[in-house]
Amino acid sequence: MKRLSPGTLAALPAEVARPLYDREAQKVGIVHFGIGAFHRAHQAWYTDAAMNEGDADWAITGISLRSAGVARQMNPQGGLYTVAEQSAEGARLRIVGSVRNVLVASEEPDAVIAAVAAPSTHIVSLTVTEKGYCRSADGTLDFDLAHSLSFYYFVTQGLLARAKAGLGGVTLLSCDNLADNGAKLHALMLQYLDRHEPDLVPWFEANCTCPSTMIDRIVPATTDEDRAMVAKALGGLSDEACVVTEPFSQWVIEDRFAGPRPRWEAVGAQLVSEVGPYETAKLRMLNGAHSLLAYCGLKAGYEYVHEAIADPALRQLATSLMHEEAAPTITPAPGQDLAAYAEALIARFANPCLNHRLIQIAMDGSQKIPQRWLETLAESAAQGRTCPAILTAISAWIHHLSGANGPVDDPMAASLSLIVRRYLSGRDAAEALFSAAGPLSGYWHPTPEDLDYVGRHADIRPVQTTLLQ
Ligand code: CS2
Repeated sequence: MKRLSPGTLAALPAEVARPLYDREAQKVGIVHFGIGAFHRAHQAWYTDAAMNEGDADWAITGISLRSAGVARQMNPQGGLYTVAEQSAEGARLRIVGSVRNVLVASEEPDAVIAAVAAPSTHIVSLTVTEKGYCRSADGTLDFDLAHSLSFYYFVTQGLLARAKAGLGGVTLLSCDNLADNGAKLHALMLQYLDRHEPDLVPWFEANCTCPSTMIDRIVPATTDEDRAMVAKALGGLSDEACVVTEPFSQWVIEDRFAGPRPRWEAVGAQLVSEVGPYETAKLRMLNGAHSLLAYCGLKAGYEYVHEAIADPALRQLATSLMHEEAAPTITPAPGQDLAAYAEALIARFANPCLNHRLIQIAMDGSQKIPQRWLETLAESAAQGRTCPAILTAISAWIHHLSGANGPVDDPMAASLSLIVRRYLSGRDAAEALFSAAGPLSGYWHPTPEDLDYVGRHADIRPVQTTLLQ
């Protein structure tokens, strides 16, 4: 089967949208770490749209830190790939042309550093997931994790080369689901620089910025069925790098750039002075409800988000989490309607055409739960409210940690599983997980009533040990 590539673009069916600009003529303006499905359906898609509108020189060099898989998918296609937006109304396809190439950092470290250091590069963006920031339990940089194959190393070496060459700085743009992602990235970068390149700190502070962003689009992992559907719609061309997503997308960006940037606001992004209320609402409502549906849905025997949200009891829990527990902890920005947001989220979760696996969302719970649930719990407690939906979700997470849904995929799996195995009651496991010495200490202090509630709903099965090895 022929592959999608610059040479086969002309053979595509007329209804498939494609880049309107001269791809070869564009300089690389963005280096992006973590070029997975999410980036391809979100920031690269916005950047492609901005270039369709006439913006120039914002081609993207994608970096994969370890895996060569994405490079094998994208480089033979000259960086081209399809974004398929799926809903009950059908699929809408667009070929995105903003990605120039993909570098695998473990194979070509010097090329990655050179890309960051190139004069045309103005933005270094990141979707490395929550765990990619290499934070220890207290939120500071874990220097053992932030070793020579982390983005910290490549960004630092690239910035060092820029400073030596007398070039300007860059904007470091975190597009991950962390509260205050820009401020966090800034603080962690400084810790890394302080240890490894202290002389660069004043240059970094004077020449680089780390704006915060709120990024939103549901992008399930691409499956073989998705690739077959796309190949059919492309008139028989195969696309190994395609992504399937929902029609909705949102990107709110703090307008604090160190240098030039694409005119993303011309293609739907919101450039604002304060991202906080959007980011908090997204993390606590969308992601909070997502994680609830993941653990409670798996416990109830479901595989996909659209199945879980169709269950009246789970839908009620997700609705309560958003309306009654998370929303009251958020001070909305002018014009931000949290009730309408929650309703829209329920409809997005119910999209029957997106096969979004609950187990994909259940991954890395230890990295996600603090900003999704624990901040809501802590703020609600301070305001004198309890959060039964989130407590139910915590009990389902403990059930998940017991191995009930298969091996636990989480950077802290070993210590979490050990705790759950050691305590045979859900109440005691919860107490240990959130205690001062526990792996999730410091965010929320459960009351005895909270622990009783979790204990009543938790269901730990002590015979799971083989799954946990
Ligand atoms: C999900 C997110 O996998 C997960 O943890 O909750 O990836 C979610 O789909 C996105 O943040 C939506 O913008």
